[in-house]
Amino acid sequence: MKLLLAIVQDKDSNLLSSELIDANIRATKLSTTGGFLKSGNTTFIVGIEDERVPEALKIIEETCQAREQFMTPPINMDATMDSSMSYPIEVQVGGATVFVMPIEQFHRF
Ligand code: 2BA
Repeated sequence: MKLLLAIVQDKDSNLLSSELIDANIRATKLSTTGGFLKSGNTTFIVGIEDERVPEALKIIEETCQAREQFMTPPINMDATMDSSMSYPIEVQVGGATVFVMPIEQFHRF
């Protein structure tokens, strides 16, 4: 058995939930925050049998899109309190960041 941790954009989370339910793949959704953009994203926790991991990864890959997002870096102030202008930079986010981990034991009581 494996544990998938899939970090996806909020915009893709409802569709991904539906696709996982349709495929009879159980998941838990967590509201999370990206460390870089400091904006919300969604993390899916999926416990799944080894042989179904490729199926789950395919659903995640096909459902989650990469998008361009702009972020404004914080204004830099030096010791003289002079500030330098900061301009928005464009970053590509997603489709999905997925970790696949072994599970030692799985219980449903
Ligand atoms: P954020 O940390 O908010 O990052 C959003 C996007 O900003 C990233 O997209 C990446 O394109 C860019 N980015 C992140 N850190 C950067 C840096 N130091 N310099 C320049 N650009 C940077 P993704 O790579 O698709 O990541 C989407 C979200 O997945 C991340 O949101 C974070 O919540 C999570 N994530 C990505 N890699 C991770 C990792 N190794 N460990 C834990 N979470 C991760």
